[in-house]
Amino acid sequence: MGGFLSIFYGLFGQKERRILILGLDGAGKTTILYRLQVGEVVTTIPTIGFNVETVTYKNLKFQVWDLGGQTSIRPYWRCYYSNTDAIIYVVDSVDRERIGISKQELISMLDEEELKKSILLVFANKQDCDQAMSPAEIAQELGLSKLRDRKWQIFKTSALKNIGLEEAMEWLVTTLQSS
Ligand code: G3D
Ligand code: MG
Repeated sequence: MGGFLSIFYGLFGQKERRILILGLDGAGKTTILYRLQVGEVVTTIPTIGFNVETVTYKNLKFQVWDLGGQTSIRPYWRCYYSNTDAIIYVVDSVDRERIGISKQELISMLDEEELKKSILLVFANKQDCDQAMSPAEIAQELGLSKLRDRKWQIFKTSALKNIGLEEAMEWLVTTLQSS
């Protein structure tokens, strides 16, 4: 375990790399952030009142916050978008009830001008649960096949059991290196 630092090694050039980890509350984002074990997680609460968790290691920066809920704070998220290389979109594969909301939130994010060039990784998380929707089902529910001009990939993950994260990060690094 803990091969993540070596996976990211290829990204440590001059350029800053910024990765957002987004999704509805309870999807598993914070758990994933801690799983990466690339540095200390720092939680800040901007004055407008949403939690942003950040991990920085060398010139690699991960930022996490919850989507859904208050639409009034949405404009403030923009402060965190600029130069985002990749979005890791985390879905609770068990949460059939909110998959539609998750889709809407994803589509709204992808509409943002500043995120037009970001690559997209979707994590079909909580795959250790019996009731989990398959990645194919989730791809369908999110309408991923309809995405245009976007490099994307979906992964089966269990943040709890540390399954699939390494493979996904390898894809991320390879894709960033070639972009
Ligand atoms: P969030 O940061 O997206 O809001 P969290 O989500 O990382 O806080 O996770 C929410 C809950 O889901 C946590 O449980 C966490 O342990 C659990 N969880 C995260 N990933 C997985 C997974 O892959 N499988 C399973 N079964 N559970 C997962 P608690 O009980 O602490 O609320
Ligand atoms: Mg969290």
